[in-house]
Amino acid sequence: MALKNEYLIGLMERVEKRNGNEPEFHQAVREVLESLEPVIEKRPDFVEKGVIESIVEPERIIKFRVPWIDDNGKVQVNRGFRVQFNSAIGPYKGGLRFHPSVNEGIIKFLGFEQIFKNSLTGLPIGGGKGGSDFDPKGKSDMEVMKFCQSFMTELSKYIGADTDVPAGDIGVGAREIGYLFGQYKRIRDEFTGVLTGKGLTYGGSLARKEATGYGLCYFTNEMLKDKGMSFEGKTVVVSGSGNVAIYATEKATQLGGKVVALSDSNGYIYDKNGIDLKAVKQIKEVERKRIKEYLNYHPEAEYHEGCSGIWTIKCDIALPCATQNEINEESAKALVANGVMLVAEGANMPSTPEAIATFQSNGVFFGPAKAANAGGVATSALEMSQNSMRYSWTFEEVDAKLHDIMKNIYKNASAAAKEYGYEDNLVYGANIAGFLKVAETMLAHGAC
Ligand code: NDP
Ligand code: 2IT
Repeated sequence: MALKNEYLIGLMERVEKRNGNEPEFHQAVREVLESLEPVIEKRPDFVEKGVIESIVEPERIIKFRVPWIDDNGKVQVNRGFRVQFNSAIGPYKGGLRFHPSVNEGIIKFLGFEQIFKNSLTGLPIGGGKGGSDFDPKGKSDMEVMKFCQSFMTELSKYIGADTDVPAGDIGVGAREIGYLFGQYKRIRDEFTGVLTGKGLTYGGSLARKEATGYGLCYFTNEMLKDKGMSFEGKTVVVSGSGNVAIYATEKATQLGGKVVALSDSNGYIYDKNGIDLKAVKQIKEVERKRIKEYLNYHPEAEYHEGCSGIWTIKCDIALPCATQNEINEESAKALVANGVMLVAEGANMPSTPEAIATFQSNGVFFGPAKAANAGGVATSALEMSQNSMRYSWTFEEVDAKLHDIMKNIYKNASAAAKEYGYEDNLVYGANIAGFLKVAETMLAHGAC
C-alpha cells in the first residue's frame, strides 16, 4: 500500500535522503509509516510533537574497527557496529549479527524493527542491534575467539546490564556469546547480565535457545486457532537450518505438523517423510556442516542447489527462518499457487513488500516478524530478570511465560488491527500496537 499522508510522504523522502544507499532500512521504515497512517488521523499530536520524526532516527550509532590475528599470524580487519535505536521503554536490547553482508543499513533496519518487536513483548526493553561483516564460516574456534575478544574490547565501552544488552542473531550463538562474555568480564571486572543467550553455567536462561522457534510456533498456533484450525496434519516448510529453523521444526512437529524441508545458503533438502531433526542437529549444531549432508543420513531425501526453490514445495504453512527478503513476489506466487494457507516469519523481514501484498491479496493469513519471532528477545528479557534476581527458573516456567507472551502478542496485534479498521492485517496490528507504547512513552519523557 502506498503512503498517502503528506507528512508521512515528506518524512519518508527525508529518511531516504538522509540514509542513502540503505535499501533495507528504507523498506523497514516505509512499512511502519504506512501502518501509522490510520494512527495519526486519530493522534495528530504524535506528528505535532515530533515523535514520528524522532523514532526513525537512531539515538546513537557506534561504528568501530575490529582487528584480529588469524591462524596464519596475519592481521585481519573487520568493521563492528552497534545501533542504539530507542531507549524509551528500557535498555537497548537486540542481537549481534556476524555475516559478510552486514553493513550499517542492515543493522539499522534490524534495530528499527527491534523497537516495535520489543515493545510488543510487554517487557521493559528498548531497541538496538549490532554486528560485524566478519564471517564465522570456515574459521577455527581460535579465530572466532580472537575476533570476539577484539570486538568486545571496543563494544564494552558502550554496553552494560542496565544500558544495552546484546544477544545472538545470524552467526552468533552460544560459542560466540561465551567468548564475548568472557572478554567483557575480563575488561570490566564485573559479572552481570550484559549479554543474553549465555551458557547455562554462567547465567543463561533455560529455553532461550529454543525460544524464537518455539515462540514462532506458539504464535502460529494462535493464528490457526483463531481460524478454527491447528498444526495437526499440516505440511510445513521451514527455511534456514540455524537456531530459529531448528527449534521451529521441533515445536511444529510436537504440535502435529509435518516439516518436509529445510535449507541453508547453498540449497535445500526435501524429505517427504518428515525431517529427521536429530540428524539436522548433529549436522548443524555439532559438526557445523552444510544441510546437503542430510543425504548421508537419509539418501531417499532430495537435495537441490539454491535456496529460493524451497518455496516451490507444496505446503499448508510456510515459516521463513533464514534471512531478509528471502521470499520475493515470484516465490510468494509459487506458494499461493500451491495452496499455502498461512505464512509466519521467523526471520527478520524475510518477505519483500510485494510478497506480503501477494499473500494478503490471496487470503493467506500472514504473521509478520515483529510479532511472530518476538519470543527470542522476550526470553532474553526473562534471562535479564533472572540475572537481576540472581536466580533461575525451570525450563517449564520459562516456556510457560514464553507461551503466554506469544498469546498476548497475537491478541494485542489482532485487536489493534481490528480497532484501526484493518481486521486480520497483522502487519498493521503489530506495527501499531508496538508503536503506541513507545510513542506514548516518548511523549511522557518529553521527546523533543
Ligand atoms: P543462524 O546463524 O543460526 O542460522 C541462519 C540460517 O539462515 C542458516 O541456515 C543460514 O545458512 C541461513 N542464511 C543466513 N543468511 C542467508 C542468506 N543470505 N541466504 C540464505 N540463507 C541464509 O541464525 P538464526 O537462526 O539465529 O537467525 C535466522 C533469522 O532469524 C535471522 O533473520 C535472524 O535475524 C532472525 N531472528 C533470530 C533470533 C534469535 O533468537 N536467534 C530472534 C529473532 C529473529 P548458512 O549457514 O548457509 O549461512
Ligand atoms: O532479532 C531478534 O529479536 C534477535 N536476534 C534476538 C535479540 C535478543 O536480544 O535476544
